Amino acid sequence: MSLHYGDPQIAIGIVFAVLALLLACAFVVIGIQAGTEVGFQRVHEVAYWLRKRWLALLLVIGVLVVGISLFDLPYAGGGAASRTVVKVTGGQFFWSLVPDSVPAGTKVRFNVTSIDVNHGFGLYDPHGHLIGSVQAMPGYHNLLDLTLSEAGVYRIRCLELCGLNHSTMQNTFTVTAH
Ligand SMILES: [Cu+2]
Repeated sequence: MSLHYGDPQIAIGIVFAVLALLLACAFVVIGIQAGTEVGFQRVHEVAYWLRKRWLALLLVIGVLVVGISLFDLPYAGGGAASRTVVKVTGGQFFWSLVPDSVPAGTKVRFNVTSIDVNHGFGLYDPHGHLIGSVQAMPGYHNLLDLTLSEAGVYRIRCLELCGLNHSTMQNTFTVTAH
């Protein structure tokens, strides 16, 4: 695997490097101050000052992260009328998809079930990245909503150990260019 510009791995690496540097700085500051006496009243004041702001910061981060990510969750949240339903059936050891092809840009609702045991429906984009996953369970129909904007051959793999030939349980789903 090679890293390239814009790869999320690089962003994660930079964030961790910055956090590690900040932590190292904190240890240095603590080390320098180790010998000096600080009164309890002063420690108490500073700690409470920090604690209120820390809480406020966590609240802001929490609201932002939930607010931004909630709307991108791929699990079905209404709007069935505007979606193309793909019926997905898992079984030992195959995936059946009807239809098995849609035009690029289609809003798809995968309606996933199983005829025997639990399977894991995992959908990989043409670059091999996992873009959605939902359990395939006998007697249940689980829904996965995705907009497939990129043309190419998508791959389905079983993500739940379901028997001897689990590893061979694959199929493809084609997104055609306009
Ligand atoms: Cu399986």
